[in-house]
Amino acid sequence: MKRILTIQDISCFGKCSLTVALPLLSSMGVETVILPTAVLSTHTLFKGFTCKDLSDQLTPITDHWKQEGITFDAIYTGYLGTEEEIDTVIGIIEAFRNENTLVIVDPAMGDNGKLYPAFNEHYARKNASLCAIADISDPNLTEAAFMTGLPYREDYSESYIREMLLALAGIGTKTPILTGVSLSEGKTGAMGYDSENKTFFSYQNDRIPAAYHGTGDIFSSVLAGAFVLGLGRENAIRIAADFTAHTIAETLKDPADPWYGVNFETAIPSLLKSLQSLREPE
Ligand code: PXL
Repeated sequence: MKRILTIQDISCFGKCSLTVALPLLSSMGVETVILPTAVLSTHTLFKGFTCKDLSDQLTPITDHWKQEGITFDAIYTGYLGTEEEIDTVIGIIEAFRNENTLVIVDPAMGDNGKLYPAFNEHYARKNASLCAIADISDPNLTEAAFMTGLPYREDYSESYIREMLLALAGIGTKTPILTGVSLSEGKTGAMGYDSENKTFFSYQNDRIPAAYHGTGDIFSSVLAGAFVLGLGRENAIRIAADFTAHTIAETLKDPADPWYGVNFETAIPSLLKSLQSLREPE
């Protein structure tokens, strides 16, 4: 069984970060080791959230794993709290990485042209230094713009997306993947760049006209699972984009209850079906 380490916070309520990554990766058949960076009552878009920082636990926990000889096929990082924490996480990646370890970084820090309340531009540049050591990173356009210094645009052409991907590869990520990319009217999905083969790749599905918090974490978790299972980049973005779209569709079935995340739970059977068909093509 493949083993992944995921490093991000626990937002107790709110369907994001570890409460999404753990069930999704486990259901994909990947042993999921967690390193919680903080425990919050809710994610940071709620007013008055509590936060217990666990930064001082990260090194003792990972030192213990080292003593026990624990290894990982992949390390996947999500929302992190502070610049110091990013430095600690870079150290952990360096300590556990070997030539076969896949490092997947979701520099979760903003959306819709704005950083989340806890962050500033300095933090965004620090996140770029984490993306620099990643095999795969999957920022949205907001995060990519803050990391590369390129302007954030809502109206764009494919050439803007290509320019952004080349800039992300310039930072150091081997395979940057931009999420929330619409390449034609009524469509949305992801586009990536493989800097080793110098090739672009993309996947688009129908845009569902609704936006929910936490979908970035859902996309990243499935993407990380697909990569560690060896599905390949084209299949990885496809299964992640299709599943994310399915979770939004599931949520729209329940209009009384939509504002704190998507109903990814009831979509899990479809994820397992897609996974099975990709692993055992007919
Ligand atoms: O979904 C990203 C995320 C994760 N963790 C925390 C957050 C957010 C986004 O707001 O606040 C604590």
